[in-house]
Amino acid sequence: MKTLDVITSNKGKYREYEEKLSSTFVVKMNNVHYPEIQASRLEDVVHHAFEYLEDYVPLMIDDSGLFINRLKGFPGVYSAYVMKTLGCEGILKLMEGEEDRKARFECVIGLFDDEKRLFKGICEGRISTKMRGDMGFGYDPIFIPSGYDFTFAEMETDRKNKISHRGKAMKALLDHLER
Ligand code: ITT
Repeated sequence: MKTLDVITSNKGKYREYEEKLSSTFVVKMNNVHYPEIQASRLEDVVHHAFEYLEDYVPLMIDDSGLFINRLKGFPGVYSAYVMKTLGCEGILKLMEGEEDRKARFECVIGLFDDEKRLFKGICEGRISTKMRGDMGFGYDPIFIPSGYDFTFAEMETDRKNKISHRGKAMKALLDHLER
């Protein structure tokens, strides 16, 4: 079975990769640091990161973000910094009293093998009014995917993977590799 490194420092992300891909690959977590440029698109962050990772090929990297309509897409590409500073509580505070709670998660997976390719997944949903659930990671306790009444943090990993931004991007990656 082929081994693919997932370059990430985020164990929550890695769990999701393992759940979905481990029947096709040996998925290994590698938390080697790479510079993340402050670009306005996730795709640009991933393309830039490739330049620093040649020694670890074949690999995948993942850049993701939460985009909130009422906040004009914030925290978006700043999601990691905002998680460390404001956290879920800070986002709920910014959204206090807001009726338009629409939001989406985006995930861009960069595959660096004999070629470099990007796969994108989007999951629409809304911001809850309070934190709920203790599964998942990051913004999961405040994100309710469209068509559901519970947050990502109230879902098991396999269930989240079936509908999430990352699950969709991984599906596109698998479809590509099986072609
Ligand atoms: P790496 O860059 O090392 O992979 P990171 O945690 O910095 O890890 P990102 O920049 O892609 O990853 O993520 C931006 C933030 O969004 C970060 O705080 C994540 O925890 C959060 N996040 C990403 N995907 C998420 C998901 O599926 N559910 C909840 N939060 C998520």
